Amino acid sequence: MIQEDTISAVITAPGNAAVGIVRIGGADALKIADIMFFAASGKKLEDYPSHTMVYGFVKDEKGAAIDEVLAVYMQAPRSYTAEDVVEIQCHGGMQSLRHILRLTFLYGARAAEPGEFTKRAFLNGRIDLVQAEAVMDIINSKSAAALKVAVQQQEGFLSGKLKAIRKELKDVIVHLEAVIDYPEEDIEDVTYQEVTDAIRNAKEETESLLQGAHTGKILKEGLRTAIIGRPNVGKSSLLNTLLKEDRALVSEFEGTTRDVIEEQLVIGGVPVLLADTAGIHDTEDFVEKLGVERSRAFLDKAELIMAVLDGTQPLTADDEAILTAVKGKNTVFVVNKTDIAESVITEALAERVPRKNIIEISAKTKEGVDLLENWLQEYVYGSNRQSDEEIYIQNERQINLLRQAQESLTDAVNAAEERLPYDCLTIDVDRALTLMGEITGETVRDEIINEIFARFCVGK
Ligand SMILES: Nc1nc2c(ncn2[C@@H]2O[C@H](COP(=O)(O)OP(=O)(O)OP(=O)(O)O)[C@@H](O)[C@H]2O)c(=O)[nH]1
Ligand SMILES: [Mg+2]
Repeated sequence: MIQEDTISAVITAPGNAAVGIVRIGGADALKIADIMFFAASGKKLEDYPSHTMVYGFVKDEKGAAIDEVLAVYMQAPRSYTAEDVVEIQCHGGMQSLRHILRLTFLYGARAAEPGEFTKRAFLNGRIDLVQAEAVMDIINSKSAAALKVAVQQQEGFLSGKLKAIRKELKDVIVHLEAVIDYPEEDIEDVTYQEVTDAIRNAKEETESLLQGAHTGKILKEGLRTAIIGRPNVGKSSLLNTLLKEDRALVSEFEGTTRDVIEEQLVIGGVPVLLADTAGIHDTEDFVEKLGVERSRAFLDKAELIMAVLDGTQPLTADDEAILTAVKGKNTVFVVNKTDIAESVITEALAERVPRKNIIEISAKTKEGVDLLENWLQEYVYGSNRQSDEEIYIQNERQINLLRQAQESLTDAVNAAEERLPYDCLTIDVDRALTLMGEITGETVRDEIINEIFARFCVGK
């Protein structure tokens, strides 16, 4: 499905850099390059074997040299888009790049739209939609773990898994249709059992993929976490300790932090959006009151709460109010200041909340911070911590489609268990198949494809 137009764009980031790259893709890429590129050897680019780096100059329409460059021709289908591609590496200043780009337009290329190169790779069947979306995730990765997931997706881990599930479901449909077309009473029972097992199996595999989605989303977007507690328990000290930087003011006075301080950091490999908040308590001070309101708002919108308590003092009424406020939320209870004395509240606390969610630390000496890191890793990865085989879907579109597919499969399993007519089953299984096909792009509509690629940057 080779596209007609030849397109070009600067594919490196704007700004001054040692090297910048202009990519030309499409049927006329080589022809256009050979008008403007002059190899030092005197030969044409087309005289060299594909994928050879050639040294030379780009000259403008009057024959004036624009820049000293390296050019490489990548013959279809062994290129990013699976079409003919030429890339010209020049010096990374905007002037040189702009001139070279202008010449490509002059000789017949048009400006590539955002994501158009990757879209062509998809339309030409070199990659599927999951892999195309992974390209963007690789570029936007916020942590090493998120990058690893994106690269796995690019390599086709998820696509392979989905393909296997879809194959299973296609077999079910073929099986069902055969029975609908040629009903033979005596094979009914066997068929029902086989079909039900196959659908249930596909449903379970889908569920296990969805379990990884929670991890995937955190790795991609960061775990939204709020440090909450009454004044002076050491919330800001904890933020500073985790950040390894004196970011927030710390003092022995209550109400030091009045506004929310948000920081992005990686704790034990987990990207976290961490908010230090004002101590929650009853106060008459107007500004402090506003701060407390903000803290409560963050408490509501965070996925995870780090509830900090002062381990050297018995639980106070303010602590109690916080324990009530975090009920039903994912919370790790951080008992602080263990360097001063052994905690006097851990036992009492353990009667109210699971012991495994209580971590004793000293924000001052950093003792116990490793336990908090371990807790976070366990929270994010569950028991299958950072296993290489695990698939963590991190794309919202893919997760939504997979959820719907899983619902259809649940309907199908129920229909099979109730021994509803075969066509009822077929409808549900078919829907699940279509939804999964939308993830990889096999059954997706053009508008959706356009929408996905429009979110890419120019040059990708
Ligand atoms: N010994 C000891 N002192 C600590 C520890 N953590 C905090 N502190 C002290 O406790 C006091 C309060 O610490 P902050 O971090 O400002 O407490 P906060 O919870 O942010 O307080 P507000 O912002 O007022 O709500 C300061 O004097 C800190 O030095 C700790 O682990 N050990
Ligand atoms: Mg503070």
